[in-house]
Amino acid sequence: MPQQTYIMCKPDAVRRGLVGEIISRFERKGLSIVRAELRTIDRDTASRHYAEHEGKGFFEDLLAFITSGPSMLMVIEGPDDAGDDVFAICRTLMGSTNPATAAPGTIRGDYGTLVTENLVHGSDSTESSAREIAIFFG
Ligand code: IDP
Ligand code: MG
Repeated sequence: MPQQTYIMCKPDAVRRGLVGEIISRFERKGLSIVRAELRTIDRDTASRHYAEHEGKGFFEDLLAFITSGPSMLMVIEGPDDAGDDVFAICRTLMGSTNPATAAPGTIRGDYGTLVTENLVHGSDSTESSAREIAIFFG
């Protein structure tokens, strides 16, 4: 069975009308969308999702932003043979966390400027993808 990963177009991407553009990039790369839902995340769910960042200076800003409007929540699969590489494949397409230094050609590098409003989330491991898919689609 292909490895699944949790990908989310954040509220800035929805507000700016970039969901189609972002999804196209994952599709053209050879990945498949297997679940999708437009949903405004509540504060409790956002806190669980970002639990690893609790206590950091940007945590409150991150929660306020991520709950500020609808996000496009998705489960994406790689091809069978890609296995755990699906996380690197997606995160390479996304670009590094801060759009200020994300490479051109990546989603964050092409469309972002601010580290909070960086358009897209992607799981970084099998453990985080299982946890995140359970939080949002469990
Ligand atoms: P990632 O989204 O690339 O995996 P993480 O380090 O897991 O990056 O951080 C989660 C989210 O928290 C980032 O996507 C970004 O929106 C926000 N964030 C991370 N570091 C900072 C920071 O130093 N200042 C403000 N926001 C940050
Ligand atoms: Mg992360």
